[in-house]
Amino acid sequence: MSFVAGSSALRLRFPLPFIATSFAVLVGFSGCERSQPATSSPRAAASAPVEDLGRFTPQPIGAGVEGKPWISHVAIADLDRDGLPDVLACDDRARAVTWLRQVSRGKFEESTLADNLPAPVHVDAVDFDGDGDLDLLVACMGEVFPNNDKIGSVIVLENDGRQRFTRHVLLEQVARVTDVRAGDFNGDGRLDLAVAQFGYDQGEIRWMENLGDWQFKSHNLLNLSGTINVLVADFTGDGAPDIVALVSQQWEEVYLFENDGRGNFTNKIIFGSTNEDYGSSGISLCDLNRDGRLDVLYTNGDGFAYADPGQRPWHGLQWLENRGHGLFKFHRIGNVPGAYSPVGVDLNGDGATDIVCTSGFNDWTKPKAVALVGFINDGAMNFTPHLYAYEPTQLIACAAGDLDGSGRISIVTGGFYSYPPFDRMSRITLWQPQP
Ligand SMILES: [Ca+2]
Ligand SMILES: [Ca+2]
Ligand SMILES: [Ca+2]
Ligand SMILES: [Ca+2]
Repeated sequence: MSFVAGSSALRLRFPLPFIATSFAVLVGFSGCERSQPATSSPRAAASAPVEDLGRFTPQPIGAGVEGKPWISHVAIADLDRDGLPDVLACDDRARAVTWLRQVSRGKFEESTLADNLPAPVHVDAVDFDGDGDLDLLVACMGEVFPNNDKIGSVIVLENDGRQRFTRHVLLEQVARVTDVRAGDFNGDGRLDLAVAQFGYDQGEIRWMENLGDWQFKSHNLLNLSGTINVLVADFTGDGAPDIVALVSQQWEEVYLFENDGRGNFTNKIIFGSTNEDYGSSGISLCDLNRDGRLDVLYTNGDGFAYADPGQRPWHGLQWLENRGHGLFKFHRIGNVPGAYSPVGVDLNGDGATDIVCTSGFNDWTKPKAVALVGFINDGAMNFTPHLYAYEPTQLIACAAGDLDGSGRISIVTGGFYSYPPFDRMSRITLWQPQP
């Protein structure tokens, strides 16, 4: 999921004083039409949080903590296709993408796949060239903290089939890149790329048409700074991959770029907040209500955007329900101070999809500031928060999946330490479910 301290880290705007009513004036958009502002109080989780500390047992994996770790992204993929899912991570201290190979159930060995990368903040494993092995799409910001220079890049690490990688720099010297995902947008059989460029005041969203032989042609989609994530999926049900993007800098908005199947996109806002300090921190894909349409999970908790970094009372988790035909409905799920990295998974195995997320920016001087939280779905989209852990702190990266073949979900988190207190630190942590 996604990051980003980067994201956060990187914004620089002019924080406005919080207006007490801002929560109540979240504006939901339905298609192009602005719906009635929600004037009632925010529908945070109705249920009281359940302290559930024994549910997952944390265990550091890979290299240990040295200094202040900066893990901006983790992902789960069976990179060597040996049947055991592995973990991929962006380590911004090491300027590297690393591979934590699961050598036997629950045991991981870490190795560097590529170093000297300029602030890698997102890695996605996909067979980009169609030869049967997993290649890696890497988004590089150039510099994680605010910077307006054209230092971003898009790098593809091409797998030779034995997990040795050739580096292809597909785009460089552009506004800082926060996310890159693949999709065949023009239907010619070659995977193209959707690219999020956070920038600073010159960010943009583009797609890069794959011309073959590692040649690409860029097509601009939107000139706005602050894009954190792009998601690629057929959101509208016509068979062509669309793009959803989260933009956070000047405005806090989620865009749908609807593809006509030939790479022509029409965009519209599917959610916008009137709170300029909403703190958008990430989106991910999930069919939460299992109706066959992919929905968008969404956290706001970027505490770095403020003059005084930290949590805010309106931080939390929500989902944008895909109602079809490009229409989305906003639902608040619950409050999470400093919320980051929402992941939709069935945490308790009852057939309903739950959500796990982390906190990157809580009040860590308090012993019971939550760091990892699950929202358990009763099957009717009512969620009860389960507090899984108060430490390690400052987790902005999260992934989850069945890592051991048991059918039960494990969680992986990454720590990114950008402000004090610098204690209870972690680098990469595996959270295994207890029986
Ligand atoms: Ca493997
Ligand atoms: Ca490949
Ligand atoms: Ca194509
Ligand atoms: Ca759905």
